[in-house]
Amino acid sequence: MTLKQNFSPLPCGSRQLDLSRTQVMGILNVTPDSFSDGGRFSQRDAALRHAEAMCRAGATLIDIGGESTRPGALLVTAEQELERVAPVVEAIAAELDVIISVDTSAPEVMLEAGRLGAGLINDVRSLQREGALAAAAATGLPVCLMHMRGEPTTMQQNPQYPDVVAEVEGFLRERMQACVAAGISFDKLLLDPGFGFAKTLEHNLGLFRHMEVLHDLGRPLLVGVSRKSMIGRVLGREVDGRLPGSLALAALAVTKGAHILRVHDVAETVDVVRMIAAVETAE
Ligand code: 7PM
Repeated sequence: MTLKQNFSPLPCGSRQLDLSRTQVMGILNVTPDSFSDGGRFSQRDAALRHAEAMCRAGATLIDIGGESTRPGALLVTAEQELERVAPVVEAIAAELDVIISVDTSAPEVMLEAGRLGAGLINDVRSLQREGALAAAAATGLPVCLMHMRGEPTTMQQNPQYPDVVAEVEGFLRERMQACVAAGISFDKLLLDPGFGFAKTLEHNLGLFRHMEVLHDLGRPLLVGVSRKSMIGRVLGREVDGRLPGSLALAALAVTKGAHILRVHDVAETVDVVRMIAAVETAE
């Protein structure tokens, strides 16, 4: 069973996430050292304007991150993260009709963001930090679990798996069980293969090719490959030249049944999704 499944709308706080068609999640970095945005949106108003533009371009989710998970990045404290993220969550919740996803591993940030109007917790550490399972459960929000081994600072130091697809599937299965045991219902979980996290180029490409296997886990899939180094490595492009590669992978992810695409270039990706939908709904 590796076909895309149809899921009913997922309650995300005050909004519903339609999972019958592929949704586009726009990336909003509020870190001072975000590699693609150069920290330009670190100020609240600039962040709000960027979020608004992504909504107008068709994003139904905005993923707000205050911790750079770039390979080798420094860890930030929950206080620093909250300082960056909280005002932006608050502003977007007040101004825009969009589901706010908060890209965090910190229990304090999960709780406060939930209180301020976030609709989804996106944790690249899959709630493995002390207190994260309980905090996520307390918010009542859906959670995206992502595959990674180790920490962003060290994860690219010679990652090895006998079978990367089996590794990711096994890891996600274990984290799903931990969530259910902590009182987070199975129906609130989203799953992400974690492209670029503790993986070689070969791991990333093989995992992408066989992504459909992860539908067996029974939950919607989120895919984040936008501007990532796997594209840079294959095409020999710097970050600002990775849009065509990102769109190629977006189109492939849609045909492989991905439910949510996490991207920087929302307008272009929405066109990809709409064009595929036009063909797939034709007589
Ligand atoms: C520097 C390098 C900054 C890499 C940011 C990144 C994902 C994510 C990120 C993903 C989910 C990026 C990454 N990637 N959350 N957060 N899935 N769920 O390229 O693939 O945006 S951070």
